[in-house]
Amino acid sequence: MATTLKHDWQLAQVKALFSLPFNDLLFQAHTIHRDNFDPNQVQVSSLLNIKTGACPEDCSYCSQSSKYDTGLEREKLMEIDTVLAQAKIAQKQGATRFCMGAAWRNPTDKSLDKVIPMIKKVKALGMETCVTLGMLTPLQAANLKAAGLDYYNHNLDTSKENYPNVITTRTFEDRLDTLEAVQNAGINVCSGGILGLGEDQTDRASMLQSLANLQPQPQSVPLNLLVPIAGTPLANVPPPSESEFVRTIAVARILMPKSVVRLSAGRTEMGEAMQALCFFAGANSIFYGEQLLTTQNPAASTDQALFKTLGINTAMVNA
Ligand code: SAM
Ligand code: DTB
Ligand code: SF4
Repeated sequence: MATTLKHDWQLAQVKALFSLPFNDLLFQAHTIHRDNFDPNQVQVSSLLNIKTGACPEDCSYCSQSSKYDTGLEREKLMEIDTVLAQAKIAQKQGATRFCMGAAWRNPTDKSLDKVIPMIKKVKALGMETCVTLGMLTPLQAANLKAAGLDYYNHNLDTSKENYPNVITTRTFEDRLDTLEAVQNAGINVCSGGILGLGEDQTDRASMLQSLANLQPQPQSVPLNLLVPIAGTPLANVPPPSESEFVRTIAVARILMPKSVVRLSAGRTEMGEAMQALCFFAGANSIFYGEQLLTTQNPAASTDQALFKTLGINTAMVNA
């Protein structure tokens, strides 16, 4: 069955999906998932923080913001050989994409010149490449495209209504501008958000509406459960319920039927049944390997056991 993509989702329509009985929502999402993907295939990406801490932004969830005392030690941009060694380990463990993150508001042209050879070398290993470096100018995006970059991660993180409650040093519009620069350069967009920032269901619906109404829709949509960081303003916010997290994945799958939806940060807090439900609802990608950026992720061996139990293959998944 051919799926047509819709880019004029109204908030009321998205909220109506959230309000469906859980089983009806999951059945609809899983049906759409099956129409567009092999339901037993999950893409695996590994992450590396190539520049740690001392970020001038005030994102109230982040361990790397200079505005909060999180006890994180700052580190300057990593040497290319260290990056490459980590990429090789990730590849050996079975990752097909390598994502490099930097705690920057935006890269300077000088720092971008140091990241570009990293992208080229990782790509030469035969891995897909992704970087997340903050805001980009159109020219910087074009330079990343010329370097062969496959994906740029830049999350909307929360709804435009909730954005000023979470981040004050930039606007939701700034985020959209960078996404536009990345799209115009012809790089695949990876954009999603975080659940558990004190947002309500309307915010979650509004964030997914903004993502789904992008043209084209993001090829990759990471949905993170907040990893609470001591010292940040959101350290003690209660998490959404498990069913609400699964609902959000299911609505993302319905709104963006051809996007790869990633069950991202927060999996150390999720058991086997919860993750299985997320895959059923339409998640078909994870972060893989012991470390996210500054926090822990399940061990690769734990995830391999999970995949075996669930009969999941980890070949490349294309949006
Ligand atoms: N500085 C760049 C930026 O913010 O775009 C790139 C790195 S930043 C750490 C990448 C993403 O990590 C954020 O957009 C956010 O979605 C996610 N993130 C950061 N801290 C998190 C946390 N404590 N829990 C879950 N996700 C988090
Ligand atoms: C995304 O959506 N999640 C990743 C990646 N994109 C860059 C980051 C998760 C960070 C979790 C907290 C940490 O490790 O610092
Ligand atoms: Fe900086 Fe990114 Fe963390 Fe915000 S999320 S403080 S921009 S590293």
